[in-house]
Amino acid sequence: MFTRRTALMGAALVAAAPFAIRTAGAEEVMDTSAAAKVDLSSLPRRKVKLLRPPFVHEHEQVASTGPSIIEFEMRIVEKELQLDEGAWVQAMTFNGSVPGPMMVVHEGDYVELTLYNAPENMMQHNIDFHSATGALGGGSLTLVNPGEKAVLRWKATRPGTFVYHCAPGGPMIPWHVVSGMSGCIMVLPRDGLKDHEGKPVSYDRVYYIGENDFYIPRDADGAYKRYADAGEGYSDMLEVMNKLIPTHVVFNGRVGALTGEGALQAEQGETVLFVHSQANRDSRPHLIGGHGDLVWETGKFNNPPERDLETWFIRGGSAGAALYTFLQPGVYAYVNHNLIEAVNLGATAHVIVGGEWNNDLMEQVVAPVEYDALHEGRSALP
Ligand SMILES: [Cu+2]
Repeated sequence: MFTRRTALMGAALVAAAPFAIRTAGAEEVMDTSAAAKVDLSSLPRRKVKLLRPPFVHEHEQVASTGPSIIEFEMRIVEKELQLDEGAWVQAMTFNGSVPGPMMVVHEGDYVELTLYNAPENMMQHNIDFHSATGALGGGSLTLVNPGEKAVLRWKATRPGTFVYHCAPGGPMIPWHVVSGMSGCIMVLPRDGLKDHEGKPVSYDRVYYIGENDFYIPRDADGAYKRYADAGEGYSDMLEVMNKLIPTHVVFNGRVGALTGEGALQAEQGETVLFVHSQANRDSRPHLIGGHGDLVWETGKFNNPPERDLETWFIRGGSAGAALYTFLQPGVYAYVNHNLIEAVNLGATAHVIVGGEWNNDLMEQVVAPVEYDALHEGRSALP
């Protein structure tokens, strides 16, 4: 019987679909079938449906039960996405969104992910969880061809926010990542988050901001090129990628995804946790007009948070978390404070905060008005 798998592995198709067929190297596929079995049958199981970022599925901040097996499902979807006016990418996605959905579990829980590679896809994919231990973060045990699924279970032993991404081997790794294949998981301490003094803190809302850099090729006239599928655009994109100058740096998959209709919402007095991931490149989140009250810049909750930050640093390949209580109403811009990336390349979000203006914190004492240049303002200069 000529199965889909043998078809995909068949030499005849190699030329037609080189990306689906590439045989992973020995280090990329592991056989762990002989390992001793573990018996987790006594653990409770819970199924969680993932949400589209910036939203995060409902979860407890302080775990009310002991360790559990948390079941997630993700479907890999290859599809064209519009990054901006006149700019498209043949994206590779976890669950159809860039970034992929954020998962939340508690330390000591087991993450059990069923990963589906949809049959209409062209390529092999997998998932490397930075929060997991061994087998390339699970990448070696989840390499799935189109039409295949794999189930991976791993124990969340380290609390923090962590990136996950596709890593199917060799040059496919950066290409899949800059085509959108990354997301984030938050492993909360069982007793919740703690401030710098070890006192419990909680959040009223959590938003997941996934930042992605894209490298879209241009034609001779400078217009962005559009391709029939990812494979067709690969060599052109590789040329742009290797120069390390992104054409787009965006939050949640496109310019303007988190502004206008997509703006984040909060109320004065609410505490918001912003989780920010970047799987490939450094970033420097900054909330204009606000701060990071408590910031786990590296995202790892066993380290005390930093306080009162103006800007924090997200190393490429990591996710960080910042907690802020909004004190004033208004529109806050949440940006990558490389302002070229924020304004010209797309990395800007808005947070719309409702409430009453506090003149003690800030007051417009005189609204802009013309002044008498002959008599006023002379004392300003030394
Ligand atoms: Cu992939």
